[in-house]
Amino acid sequence: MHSVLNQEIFASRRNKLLSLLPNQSAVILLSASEKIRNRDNAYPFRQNSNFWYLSGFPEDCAVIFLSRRGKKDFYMLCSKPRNPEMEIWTGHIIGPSDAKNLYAADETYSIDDAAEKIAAFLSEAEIKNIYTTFDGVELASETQEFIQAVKAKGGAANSANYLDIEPFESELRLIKSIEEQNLMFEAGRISALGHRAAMLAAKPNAYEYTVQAAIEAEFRRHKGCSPAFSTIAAAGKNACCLHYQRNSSPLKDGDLLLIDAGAEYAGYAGDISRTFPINGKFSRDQQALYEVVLHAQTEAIKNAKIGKTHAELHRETSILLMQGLIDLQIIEGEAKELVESEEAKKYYPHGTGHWLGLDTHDVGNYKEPDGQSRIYREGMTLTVEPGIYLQEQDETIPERWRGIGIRIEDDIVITAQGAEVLSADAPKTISEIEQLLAGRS
Ligand SMILES: [Mn+2]
Repeated sequence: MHSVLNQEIFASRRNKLLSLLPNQSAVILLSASEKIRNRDNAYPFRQNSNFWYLSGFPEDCAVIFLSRRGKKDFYMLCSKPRNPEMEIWTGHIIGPSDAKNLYAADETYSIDDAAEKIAAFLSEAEIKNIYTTFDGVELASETQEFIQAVKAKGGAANSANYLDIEPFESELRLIKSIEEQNLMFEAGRISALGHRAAMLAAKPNAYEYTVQAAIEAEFRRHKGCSPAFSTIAAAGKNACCLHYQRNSSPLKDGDLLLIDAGAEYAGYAGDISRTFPINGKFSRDQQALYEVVLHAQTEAIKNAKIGKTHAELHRETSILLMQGLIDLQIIEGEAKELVESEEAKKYYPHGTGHWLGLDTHDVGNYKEPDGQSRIYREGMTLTVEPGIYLQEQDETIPERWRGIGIRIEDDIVITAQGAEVLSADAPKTISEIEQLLAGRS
């Protein structure tokens, strides 16, 4: 994860966050920690999104501390000290001295001195509220350990209230600035290139993992991107399992392949799903069902406008999907009733979309403060991903439809002019898909 945003942007985020908090407040946030996979082998490091949003600082073993001195913002960044011997193994460590200029901190210290320096500030400024990371009602475990160390130094840390930063920071993260939207367009563009590569790699007798390899290689080829989440390549009935990740089945002539994958660029996730015929041509039934999902998806994108609520978009989309199933005589009933009775969930068990940003399932409350469903506002970014899943063992539907799963997912930003699609380069209509597949070697 590298930052392509300048330090003024991070400073203005810190300023906005502090302005939401009462006087005599402070914020303490820990970086992500290195996670061991097995023995001496760690997973690739991914910075904590809340920490990243406020600092752009890329290392583990770091703490940020925000507060105010009088009316002036104060930012302390504590990180690993330089260690030339260790750096032979781990690579360059930024160190507190360089971090001060590079990350526009007022004060920087070694992580070893963090508890002492923070404890001193808390007492001197008579801090009453400390906003930090919770896991449910308790402090998150590593945070708890660090807070204990601060308390052990004595002073205000022992009398302060500890509160969850999440509601405040997630409100800020929910609305994306133009700079963030540009990064998300790039994540969408690279994700779409990956889906094109996946379509070209999917052929009868190849495997789901062949396609996974192609899409992830394409991500890597563009600015070194990694998958934002575990790639789903689900052929035939595997597509009816929503979080299928085995990706080990052969691709059969006549089946559809569902791919749900996205690239992470500069920390921002793309999240695209496409479903297409392995042999290059939709059968008549596949085409009919695909058109139902596509119609619901394009309508949802059209209707995802400022003022619309998240719940209403889902309701309308669910009704369109059920009407499509009724029209194809796959199910019987009345579309609205199926949605209201939640019977629709049997065929459409997930939501129509989720917030998208630094996290694939990004932060942000799905409800307004009054408890109503969230109203879309300019700068919100989300996925639009209706799907239909007809389970293989479902004896209530005609046999020829069983074992088909179709999902179509794009990423959008809500603008004053309506939804703008971030992932438009991935072929989506039947003719676009069949045309690309016809060009396979
Ligand atoms: Mn998604």
